[in-house]
Amino acid sequence: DLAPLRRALISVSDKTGLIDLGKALADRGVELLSTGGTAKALREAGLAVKDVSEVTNFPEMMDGRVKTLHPMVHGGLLALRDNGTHVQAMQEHGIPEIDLLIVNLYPFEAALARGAEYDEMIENIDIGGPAMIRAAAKNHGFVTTIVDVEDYDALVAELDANDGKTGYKFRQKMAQNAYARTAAYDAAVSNWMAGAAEVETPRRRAFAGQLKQTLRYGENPHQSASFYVDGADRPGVSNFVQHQGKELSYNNINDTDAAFELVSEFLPTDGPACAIIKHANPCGVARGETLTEAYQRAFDCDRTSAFGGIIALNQTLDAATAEAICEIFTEVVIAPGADAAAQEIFAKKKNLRLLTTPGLANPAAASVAFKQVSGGLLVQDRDNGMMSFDKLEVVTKRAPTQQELDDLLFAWTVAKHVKSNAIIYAKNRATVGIGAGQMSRVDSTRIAARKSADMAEVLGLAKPTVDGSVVASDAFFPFADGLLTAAEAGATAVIQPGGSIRDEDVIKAADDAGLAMVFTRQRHFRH
Ligand code: 93A
Repeated sequence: DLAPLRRALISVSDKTGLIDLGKALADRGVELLSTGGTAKALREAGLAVKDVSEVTNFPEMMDGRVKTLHPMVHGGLLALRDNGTHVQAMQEHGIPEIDLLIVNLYPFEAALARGAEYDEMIENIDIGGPAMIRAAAKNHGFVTTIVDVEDYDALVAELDANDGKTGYKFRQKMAQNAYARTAAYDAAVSNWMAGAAEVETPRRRAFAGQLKQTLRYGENPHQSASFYVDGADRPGVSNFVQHQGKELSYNNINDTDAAFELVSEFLPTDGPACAIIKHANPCGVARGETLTEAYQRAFDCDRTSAFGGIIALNQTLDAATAEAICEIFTEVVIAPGADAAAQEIFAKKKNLRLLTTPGLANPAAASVAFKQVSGGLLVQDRDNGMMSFDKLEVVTKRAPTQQELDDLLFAWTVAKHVKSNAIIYAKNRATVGIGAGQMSRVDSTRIAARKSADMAEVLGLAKPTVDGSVVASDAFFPFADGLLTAAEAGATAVIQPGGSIRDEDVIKAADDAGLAMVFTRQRHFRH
């Protein structure tokens, strides 16, 4: 059993909560030891503080690069209190025991977020802080390490519950958190440097995350799960406000991410858009004159699958759209805002989760995407490939009409967000049939057409909605069969990357069937 805490070293860049904590410690008889800025702040609040430079007998030097890097500090953090030689060494050199370390690091991540210059980034790399954190955490048998402002209250509560001491479990938990913090810090430094120094294929990569939420379970109830975020401040599933409804599940977060990333492709300045997601694939995507119309048209693509789906909107949710959404059961609605009237309507649906974000995601933004495989990670650039009319290559005798072109680009944008093999039929800026995740492209083509026929029946239409539509394929048609299946179903124009060794056959088949076809020369596999 340890003695009550006697000495704390506090060295913090973020001074939030510092004074309250300093007072709480002083009140409990803990001597405070601090670095320059921290000592100054504590002193100004009327607290007694000893300067680290007084202990080290060295001034802080080299613009603060060397302040705590000294045996008088590290000896006091690392000495095993129950080891005779360690204790003797402390006595011999007059090293003060440090029982508690409170450090938060130079704000490297904040400098990164505001796009600071290279030299400023370098100066924001903390050396002494992580060294002390790692030393104190190693010695958690005796020393308590606090690296997060949010743990200050827990520390004081721990001291009060244990007569001014900390329990081993507490120190161990804080040590685990401390090593995750230094790892995340160095990950941020290394990833910044990979970009700044244009290191191609870095030999080592570090990833780190911060717990946002523990989840009830994972994809299935027998899997435990939690949600970690990388701290980047961007609109999306890592950064939203939940207004109502139960806690999000693992699958909800995954699907909401898919929905929001897809709807973010559609600029609000080009009008409202809606995406409905089930099992990470869209079952309906549409634009409309109004948001309600966009929702209704997305819903009409596949009303059966939309039940219990996740809805993403590219504009502030309004009352009329909220009313329309309330007609069936929906798990989550995410939008860059929801007006008061819409929120009031949703309030009656207790189970519906409403999330609002500070804007839309940027589909063109570059970032790194990774996927876990057994024993490692696959790392790639995020698929931020964007398509525009000027990049399309007409390969058939007939060029698409303006209307077809518009729908082709719409269908292509949706295809980017559908699991391969992806086939999307679209008409008037709405999907009318989606075939996802099949091992054969022909099967995706057939499934999408069949779903469209099923919906025509539900909607009481004379012809399947796919009749007179356009079709997008996320990768090239390796044979003419898939393309001909789409033509038979009623598609009149095709968008696909091209690049098959049989492109000539496929183009000829398209010409024979009177189709217009464009190549994008860009593929959108998604697995
Ligand atoms: O430049 S450092 O890497 N060199 C050090 O020896 C050192 N010791 C603590 N930065 C160092 N620190 C950091 O100073 C702490 O991690 C903390 O973020 C900051 C607190 O400085 P001040 O008390 O002067 O505001």
